[in-house]
Amino acid sequence: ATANIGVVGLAVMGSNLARNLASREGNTVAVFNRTWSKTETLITEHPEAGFVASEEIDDFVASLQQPRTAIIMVKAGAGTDAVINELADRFEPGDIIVDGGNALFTDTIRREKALRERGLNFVGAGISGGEEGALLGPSIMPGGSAQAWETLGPILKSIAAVAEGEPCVTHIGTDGAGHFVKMIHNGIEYADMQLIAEAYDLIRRGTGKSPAEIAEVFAEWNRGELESYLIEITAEVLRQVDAETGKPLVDVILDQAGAKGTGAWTVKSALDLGIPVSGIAEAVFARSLSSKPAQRAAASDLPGPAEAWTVDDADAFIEDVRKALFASKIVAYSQGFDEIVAGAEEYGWDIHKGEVAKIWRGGCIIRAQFLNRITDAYAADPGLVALLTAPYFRDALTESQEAWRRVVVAAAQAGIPSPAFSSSLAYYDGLRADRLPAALVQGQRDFFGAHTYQRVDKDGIFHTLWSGDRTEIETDGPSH
Ligand code: NBP
Repeated sequence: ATANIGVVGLAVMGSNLARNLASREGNTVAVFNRTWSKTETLITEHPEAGFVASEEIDDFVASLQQPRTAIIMVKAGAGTDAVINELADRFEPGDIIVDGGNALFTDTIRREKALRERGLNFVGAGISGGEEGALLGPSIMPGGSAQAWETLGPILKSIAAVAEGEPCVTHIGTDGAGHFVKMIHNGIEYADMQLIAEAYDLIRRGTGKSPAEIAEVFAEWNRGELESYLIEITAEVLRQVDAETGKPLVDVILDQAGAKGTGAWTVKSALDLGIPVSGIAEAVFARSLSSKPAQRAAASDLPGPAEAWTVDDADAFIEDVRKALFASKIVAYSQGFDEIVAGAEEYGWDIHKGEVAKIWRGGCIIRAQFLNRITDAYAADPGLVALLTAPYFRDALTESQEAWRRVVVAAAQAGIPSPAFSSSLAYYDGLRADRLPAALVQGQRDFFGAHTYQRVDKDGIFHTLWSGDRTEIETDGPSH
């Protein structure tokens, strides 16, 4: 046994992660893939990595020093279960199996429990940053036991991205906590991308600027409080010219957005937990809507606004859109962290929100300056009930909200869809409202289903005898 770490699954992510591991001092990396040709390609192309390659899984397991530690990077789902079982049958108590794929956190909870019962450590680790991140330094969100983290921590710290001198990895919590937080990361990523897309669309249609000109707007924004990887790459995409047609690339890309499902997971889980992640949900739905060509064609002759829309002062409008984007982004993160809090409570995880924001500052897709403000907010008040009410965000929203309203009004009047901007604003207004029409909903529920209600002026649970003389009675029945 010569290797201190192994990687199973040598498609793009696994190969890059294996190379990243091999490039760090002190690591000898064993590699294995179901199909040998992929392993062969990797070791031939990267002799410098000094990989210990095996054609058979038995040899791979034998090449690992104890406690054996192997990271699985295979397609999430059945492939992951297959590989886990093959390793588990050969591993011994104390050994560590890490799933670095995009597993659903409930699968991770199930797998961890099953392997724990066999004396094995199972760590579901969310890894963000795509191919480049895997090679140069991703943001890593490991769950699993504290015992496994002791062995694994130093290895993961050595390959993670570094932000402001700190590695972008921390032990998130037990069993599925890491994959849960990775899921939320992806949900926020969906919202962030949709908000940027809406900003681009409004600026383009409101001011008539070309994609290349709008690229300059984003490049400028990237020097301010919106500074982030997604804003940076948006400018790059908008600048790109299609070699074949000479048109902006964005104009020749089919406008139907794909999805691999992690955004939908975030929303499904939020629905189960009762957390309103409306900005994230709108972002997921916006992709679904875009990918319905038959419905879009059928609806394409439905009427829009009678009057054409023009913006009088382009610079002022662009600044309004910037503020609307920042405010909506604060809402998306606030909602995402609400879901983390609710998930931690439901599944019994001790998740440090400030640490989560810290490890997202580098390596991952939503990396941004802004995340420091989230860390600061939770450091100042660990019991913060809503991120958007922390002083920095409160000030930003105060500063932005009028512009945000102007943008949402303009979009509605112009007939330009801005689901994430407008739902985020509705969320903001919903949270800050003195009174919500939920009171009427409670009245309706009591009317048709005797679901009862509570009163603002005294304790107790009440029901109005709607089909009788409509007097109110106090009940000991269920509230809500
Ligand atoms: P894929 O998700 O395309 O998976 C391909 C790998 O899975 C190959 O090594 C393949 O082996 C192996 N595999 C499959 Br499929 N079924 C198997 C089975 N039954 N038994 C053993 N091996 C099996 O690879 P990827 O794009 O590198 O992603 C790996 C993981 O990382 C995924 O869970 C993905 O969601 C996650 N992830 C990807 C990214 C990204 O940017 N791509 C980012 C973050 C996380 P073979 O060669 O024998 O077919």
